[in-house]
Amino acid sequence: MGHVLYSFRRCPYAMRGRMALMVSGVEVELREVVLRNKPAAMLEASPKATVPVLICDDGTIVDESFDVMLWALEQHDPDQWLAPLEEDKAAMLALIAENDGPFKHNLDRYKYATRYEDVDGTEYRTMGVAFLEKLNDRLASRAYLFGERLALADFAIMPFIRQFRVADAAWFDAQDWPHLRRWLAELMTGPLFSAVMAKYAPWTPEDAGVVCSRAALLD
Ligand SMILES: N[C@@H](CCC(=O)N[C@@H](CS)C(=O)NCC(=O)O)C(=O)O
Repeated sequence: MGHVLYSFRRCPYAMRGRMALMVSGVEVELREVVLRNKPAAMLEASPKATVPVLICDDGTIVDESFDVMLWALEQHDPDQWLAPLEEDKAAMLALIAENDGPFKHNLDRYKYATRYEDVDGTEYRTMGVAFLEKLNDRLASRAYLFGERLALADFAIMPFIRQFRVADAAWFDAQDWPHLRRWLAELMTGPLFSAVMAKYAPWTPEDAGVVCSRAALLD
């Protein structure tokens, strides 16, 4: 059996895992998951029960989306995502950590305020803005977060900025972040994101899953 990826189309973590796998050229069998009815084989491989989960053909289990990205790029990195034109991999990891930590914390409390007790969503929106302004500032003088070429940080962070926007697109689009908006629009309409957002029926153990490879980018 080849590599298997348990994924959920709308999960931002799964999105970034799928993008790195696709760009790397590593072929996976994608199994679309219904979150309230996760396949037993996925839970057996990763009891923490979050997507994405990658089961490599040698049995290695990678169940953190960022590790899925790194695993894929360590196999092949044809677009040089790990070697940005400006700064270095460590600087990208630091910005991604800020996204995955404090920014995501604020994003959840903004977008899903009703799921938390005593949370005023707009307060968390305001706290999230600091990171968005930082990205907008970076993008004022370069096309992408780490220079004139797309790199790991762009794709690791983009699904979360998209999610922040979706919470109130009219508000987001009214902010003075022209560079961030330009970057987000380009990535969201680009071939890679479009390819990994293809819709698949949920996988069942009777199915073979869907083969996902870089070939989808050429369609
Ligand atoms: N730190 C994990 C987080 C993954 C995560 O939280 N995924 C969500 C979906 S977006 C999930 O699977 N939640 C479990 C559930 O909703 O049952 C990663 O980076 O892979």
